[in-house]
Amino acid sequence: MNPLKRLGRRRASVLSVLALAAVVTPGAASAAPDAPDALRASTLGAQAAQSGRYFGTAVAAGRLGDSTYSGILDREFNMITPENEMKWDTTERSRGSFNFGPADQIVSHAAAHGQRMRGHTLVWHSQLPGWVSSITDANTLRSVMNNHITTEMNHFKGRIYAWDVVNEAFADGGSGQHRSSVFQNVLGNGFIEEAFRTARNADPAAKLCYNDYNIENWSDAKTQGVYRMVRDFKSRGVPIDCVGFQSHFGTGGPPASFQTTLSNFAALGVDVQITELDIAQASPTAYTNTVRACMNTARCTGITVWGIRDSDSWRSGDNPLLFASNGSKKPAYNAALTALGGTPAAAARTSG
Ligand code: 9MR
Repeated sequence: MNPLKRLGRRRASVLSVLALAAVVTPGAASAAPDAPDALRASTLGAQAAQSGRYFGTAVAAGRLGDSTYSGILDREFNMITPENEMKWDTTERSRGSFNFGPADQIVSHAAAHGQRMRGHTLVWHSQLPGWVSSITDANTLRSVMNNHITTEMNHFKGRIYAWDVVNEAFADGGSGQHRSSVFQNVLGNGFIEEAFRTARNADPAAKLCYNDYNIENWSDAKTQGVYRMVRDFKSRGVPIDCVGFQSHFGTGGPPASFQTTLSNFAALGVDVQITELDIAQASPTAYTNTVRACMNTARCTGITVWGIRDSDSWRSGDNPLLFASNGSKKPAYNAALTALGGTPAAAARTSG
């Protein structure tokens, strides 16, 4: 069920109870539900929407036929990121020959269930076909990259809320510089800017994000490198609208500075999003801290977890997600819902 519709009915019924109480039993307002209760929804997506945010998940097209999986997806989530289906090795396995079938399946599902989409990802050194990584001529690679961006964005035009235009372009460790990749090595530092300019031309209505991991701790060289790039882009008018913090965390959850990092990036004039959240062992406290960091940042527009059940996760051995492999809600689910402003108690009252 669409969580927004569900919420709409609940709000309507709360309001009508309040109205009835006012007309029929004046002075008996204390018997009516508390007003703030009307703002408490019973699902992640509906509760995030109360503050203008979304709550999303990565989806694998091959799992949509699993009714436990799609049941949770459509009840809880109002944003979808294809886990692999929009990556280069699926969409353009050989030069100029595009395959959008698996991604189209996910986009159709989202459209049918009132969910929005994040597009992931256009330019990435990984899951890149060999024919791209073996290009050595700059003019060839530039035209191949721009054609890939333009063709993929055109195909999905109007159906993608935000694109991860460039993914994971910065190096791990202390350099704060771009990582080595065919794009970096053949096109030089300017490839990221070129990708964003091409993306803006292809679909001016989509938000354009830079997405990376290990950029959550403010003092890390990698975080600082990405921050300097975004500051430079904003100062020179290079089109960038958002930064995605993947947030693949260990057992301790986010670093203490995570909220500082989010708000410092937001202060540059971009939206920030948590784009691939999972936390080893899914401690409720670690999920609470992560969700709170977003809720406390006005321009943190939403949170996406990287999969639905533990068994769906790329790191399933860590049990890092909000739903157990049998589909039941884990303690981390209640923690996340509560941190969004909902209550598990409200969930019990509305879903029986
Ligand atoms: O979850 C994805 C997994 O199914 C793929 O095998 C893997 C291949 O690299 O990519 C995983 O998703 C990655 C995402 O696209 C980018 N950030 C890191 C994610 C986890 O590896």
